[in-house]
Amino acid sequence: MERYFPIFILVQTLVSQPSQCPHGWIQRNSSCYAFITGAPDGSTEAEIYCNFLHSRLVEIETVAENEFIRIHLMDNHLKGNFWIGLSDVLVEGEWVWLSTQSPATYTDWAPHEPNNANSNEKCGTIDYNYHWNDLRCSEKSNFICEKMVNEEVDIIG
Ligand code: MMA
Ligand code: CA
Repeated sequence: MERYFPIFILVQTLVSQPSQCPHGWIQRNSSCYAFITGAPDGSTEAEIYCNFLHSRLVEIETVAENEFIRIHLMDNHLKGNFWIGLSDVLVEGEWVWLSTQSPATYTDWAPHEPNNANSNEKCGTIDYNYHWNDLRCSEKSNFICEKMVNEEVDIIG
């Protein structure tokens, strides 16, 4: 083993990039993600919490990004609802990402969702089945924050 050690170090240096995200965040491409289970809260508070961390509720634009998040939740046995940055509070049935107000083109709704139960579900989650569900915005849930790598400046306003 010993005589291969320099090669091992070389290969490891070539294949591994140090994470560009702060401690506790998980990097994928140019984004950092935080999976927050210690402070379940309503969707608005969750968004503010992400803002405190110089980030925002996660916005999922592609199947690859969605799979990354699903796999992370499953691998780490993270259960329950997780707020994402998706809402139809302005126009019922028009689901937009919070930071841009752009319509969600890619979606991963669970079967029969979004159902706007009790005409009162205007915030998006990833639910315990790891697909999306609309939920009452005041429900206490876990949440996922996202920021760009090296994004430490103010993103509000
Ligand atoms: C059910 C289903 C969902 C709804 C929640 C509200 C458990 O799932 O009707 O669509 O959002 O209840 O708790
Ligand atoms: Ca629902």
